[in-house]
Amino acid sequence: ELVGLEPGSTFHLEYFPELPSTNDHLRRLGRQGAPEGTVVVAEQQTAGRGRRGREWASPPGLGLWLSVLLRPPLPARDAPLLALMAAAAVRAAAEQVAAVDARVKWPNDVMVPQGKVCGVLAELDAELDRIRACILGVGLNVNQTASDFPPHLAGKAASLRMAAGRPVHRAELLRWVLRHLGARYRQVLVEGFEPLLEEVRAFSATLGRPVTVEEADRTWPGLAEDLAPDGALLVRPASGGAPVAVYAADVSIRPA
Ligand code: BT5
Repeated sequence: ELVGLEPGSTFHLEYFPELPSTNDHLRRLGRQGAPEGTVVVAEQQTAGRGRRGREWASPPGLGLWLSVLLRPPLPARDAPLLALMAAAAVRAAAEQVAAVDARVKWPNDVMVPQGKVCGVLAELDAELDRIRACILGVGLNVNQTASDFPPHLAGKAASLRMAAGRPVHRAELLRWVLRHLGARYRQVLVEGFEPLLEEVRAFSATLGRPVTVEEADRTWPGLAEDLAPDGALLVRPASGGAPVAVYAADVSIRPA
């Protein structure tokens, strides 16, 4: 069901019934010289990963678990912007295929009202700050019902089906995720990241909201005000003072 991009597509798909992690597999292919546009899709992952070694639930039949290899002529510090690019592409595909109003939650999630529907894991092979390969891993919950999620994700994880009120065709969704990703990637290479940042601002779950910022060494409340040109989240601390640029952190949205 999952294979079959249209002819002329710039993506080359490799489909696997099962992998530990599509990111790990594609990173190996990348080291062996696989070209930009190589996509690895797995029907299920046995060791799907989030950031910082966290687990990503990847059961068979219900989601899209995929990784895309890019070789952008960009510095390694642009990696967070590439993760936002993938989240923006997923948001657009969700709207297009399932008429779901999804939002991008900084730094790497896509949300629907019921919870987190997608997470992006951007990993780099870089040399002297030049990206040699960027592996964009996308985990997108498609046809789960609430009871399909493990208990610890209850109330946190959601699927497009839960948001749309009907099942969603995974192959069609995959096509649109890749189309929207390709379009944004071409735009980034020609025009830079500003149009993408405008899109993410327009469809953000985070901006204008009270948030809790969890950094490695401290946790603090503030107001998410804007995205910086480098992809940082600008948060005005509740304790006062100028907005702070937040880079590597978890951000939770607090009820207003
Ligand atoms: C992410 O990490 O959100 C990035 C997830 C990337 C998964 C894709 S699947 C294809 C590719 N291959 C991989 O091995 N990974 C990528 P993070 O922001 O750290 O969020 C992880 C947290 O999300 C977990 O600790 C859980 O709380 C929650 N979670 C786990 N599985 C989930 C799911 N299926 N849906 C929603 N939330 C989930």
